[in-house]
Formats: sequence, structure tokens, C-alpha cells
Amino acid sequence: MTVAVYLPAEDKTRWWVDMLQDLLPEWQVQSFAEAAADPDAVEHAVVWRPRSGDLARFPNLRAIVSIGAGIDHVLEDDQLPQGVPIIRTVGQDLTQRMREYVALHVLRHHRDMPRQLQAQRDHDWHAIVVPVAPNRVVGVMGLGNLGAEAARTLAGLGFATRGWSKSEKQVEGVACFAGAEGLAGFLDGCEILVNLLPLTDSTRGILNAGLFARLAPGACVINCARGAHLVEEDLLAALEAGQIKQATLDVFHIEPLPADHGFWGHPAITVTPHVASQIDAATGGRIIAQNLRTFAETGTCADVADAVRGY
Ligand code: NDP
Ligand code: OXD
Repeated sequence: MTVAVYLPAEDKTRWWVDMLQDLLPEWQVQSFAEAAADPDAVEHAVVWRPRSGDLARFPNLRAIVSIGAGIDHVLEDDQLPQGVPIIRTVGQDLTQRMREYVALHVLRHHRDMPRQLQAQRDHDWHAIVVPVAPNRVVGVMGLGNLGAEAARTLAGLGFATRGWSKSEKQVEGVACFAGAEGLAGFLDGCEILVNLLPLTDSTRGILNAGLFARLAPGACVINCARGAHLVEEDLLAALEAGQIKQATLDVFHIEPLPADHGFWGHPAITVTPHVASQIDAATGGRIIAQNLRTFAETGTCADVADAVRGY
């Protein structure tokens, strides 16, 4: 079996090739560049943000592995070989890290830490009194692998927690809403909004002026899914108007976020560099190796995504 690996950074590609080769000693693991010598031999590709047309060079591809939970970066390829299963990389490590990130930033907004820290800088003994968590409405968009766990974590902290998904869901302690018809009820009065939707045609640009207007005045928004969910100018306008008080953004239209982008220095925006939940590479490697073995033996595995649905 031959596996070809591609990540945008060459040194990272080398690292992943070596690690997967150790984990799959009876397979041949190569970079895309090495695999170009015999593209017919490649049956599996392991990728993060592959370049358009690269995967199409392997005519005998049986599976594409996304080094990450999202598959949008694979589906963006306009020459993507059709019908080849896409396997995403998920697991406890990824879920745990996202729970930590969501809890950290929801609590930070809930306790108004940005204002408290400003008071410290001003040497101002200023007690900020906030509602107790059960009186704070928080909402999680997307109740999948990561969103459902994030919502459970927030409910466990005592927040009045809502969740929104495409199909009906039941998550203990969480008021669940579903579909386009459930969106208004989910958003109305929501004070801290967390986005954990996949990027698809129906979710692109979903964090926009219309959605912000439905939230409670002075709401906070946390986007840890994909940059293209957010209409950037709508966020800036909503911050300017006070409809949104603070935003935490982990993902951006262009990554790395350009050095001259206005978000960096915006007083009401916290920028993190797509680190909400980076799977530990060694753990991710073990999961990928296991998925590849299972797929090779059975023709499928639990983490195959639905390419038509887009996630
Ligand atoms: P899943 O595919 O497990 O879950 C997606 C959820 O979104 C499902 O509950 C689904 O509903 C819901 N959904 C999809 N489309 C719609 C829609 N149109 N309307 C309402 N709900 C919808 O995704 P994960 O939880 O694994 O990951 C979510 C995203 O997080 C990833 O796609 C990725 O973009 C991002 N991510 C970001 C990371 C970071 O470090 N910033 C790290 C890892 C992932 P249903 O269940 O009904 O199908
Ligand atoms: C992912 C990511 O999709 O890191 O896993 O964004």
C-alpha cells in the first residue's frame, strides 16, 4: 500500500511522512513530491489544505484522509476525484481541547474579563458584577462531535445552554433547536454565541448582520469553526453599534491572518491563531494509521465523512 502525504509546509510534510512510516512499517509512505514518480501506486492520501488538482494526479486513490475534523479544505479542490471517501481525523484529544477553548472564552466573556483587565491597567478597583451562570444564555451552533461536547461542558458549568443543529438532537442539559425554522428561537436573547458548524454552502457567511441583530444587545461571539462563516464587515459594524460587545476569533478568511488586518489591534476582538483544538500530532498520527488500516481491511471506517453533505 502506498500513502502520499501533503501539508502546505514542507518540513511538516516530512515530519508526517516519517511518523506515519513508523506507524505503518509494512506500507510505503511518501510525500506528494516523491509519489509523483509513480502516481498509479498511490491508494491513500493524507492531506491538510491540498492544492487544487494535486489529488487528481493519483488515478487509483481509494481514500483521502483529512488531517483534521473539517473536510472543507479538501472539498475546495475543483478537480477533486469524485466518489473517493474522505476520512476525517477526530478523537478524544480534539474534543477535549475544544471543550477547554470554549469554556475558557465563554467564561472570559461571561465574567467580562476584558473590562476587568482594563480596570487593572487603569489601577481602578472596579468590581464588575455579572449574572450567575444559570441566568446567562449561551448558544452553540453545531451539535456534532465538538459542538455537543462543548454544549455539555457549558451546561455542566451551569449556563442556560442552547444548541442548534440541522437535524433534531437531544443533549442532556441543553435546549436543542434544529433547522432553519429553529434558528430564530435559538438566537433570540442569546448572550454568548459559539460557532462550531462545518463550512458548507448553507453555513458560509452565517455569522452576519441579520444573525447578530437577533442576539441579545451586547452579545459576545466566539468563532472557532471556519473564517468564512463570518462576514467580517458585519462584525465590525455590529461592534461599532454595540450590538456585539466582544468577539473571540480563532479562524479567518485568510490564514495566517495578514499582519495589517484590522482584527489584530481591534480593542473588542481577541485573535487566536487557529489553535482552538489542534490535535496533538502524535495522537493524530496514531488515529490516522488506525483509520487507514481499518479502511484497507474493511473498505470503510467510523470517521468517513459525507462528501455530499459537506461534513
Ligand atoms: P461535525 O460534522 O461532527 O458536526 C457538525 C454539526 O453541525 C452537526 O451537528 C450538524 O447537524 C450541524 N450542521 C451542519 N450544517 C448545518 C446547518 N446548515 N444548519 C444547522 N446545523 C448544521 O463537526 P465537528 O463538531 O467535528 O466540527 C465542527 C467544525 O469545527 C469543523 O467542521 C471545523 O470546521 C471546526 N474545527 C475547528 C478547529 C479549530 O481549531 N478551530 C478544530 C477542529 C474543527 P446534524 O448533526 O443535524 O447533521
Ligand atoms: C480541523 C481544524 O478541522 O484544525 O480539525 O480546523
